[in-house]
Amino acid sequence: MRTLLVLLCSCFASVAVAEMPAPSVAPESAKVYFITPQSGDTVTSPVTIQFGLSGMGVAPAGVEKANTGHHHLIVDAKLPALDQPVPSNEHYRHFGGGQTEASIELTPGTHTLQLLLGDQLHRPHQPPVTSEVITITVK
Ligand SMILES: [Cu+2]
Repeated sequence: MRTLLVLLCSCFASVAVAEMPAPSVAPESAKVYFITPQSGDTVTSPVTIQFGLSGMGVAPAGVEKANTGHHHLIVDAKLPALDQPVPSNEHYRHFGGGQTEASIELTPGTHTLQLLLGDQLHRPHQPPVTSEVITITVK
């Protein structure tokens, strides 16, 4: 009985993998970066953040279009697993409407920010398009 269950489970797993579309491909030249703020800046909350992207275009989540993606802002956290959808919580914020700018509340102190582009299914591209980590100080 246990063997049968294991067989069934592995069967479902392979079906799920097969139905998942291949990760979206990003051109090697694609770059995501912060227009503002810049690393080392001292700012006041709410902080206006402008997302820069070159070599690709911005499209809302759910829209399948080659060489596009939407921004994810990583706040005080590391890059997530790059082979699955970006988590959604206060550390991993999605801008699935195709926004290129955001105003976010941050507590006083130092914070790290990083950008990660995701495809229509919120997955990092292959290769992943990530910005440098910047550190800002909120007064
Ligand atoms: Cu997303």
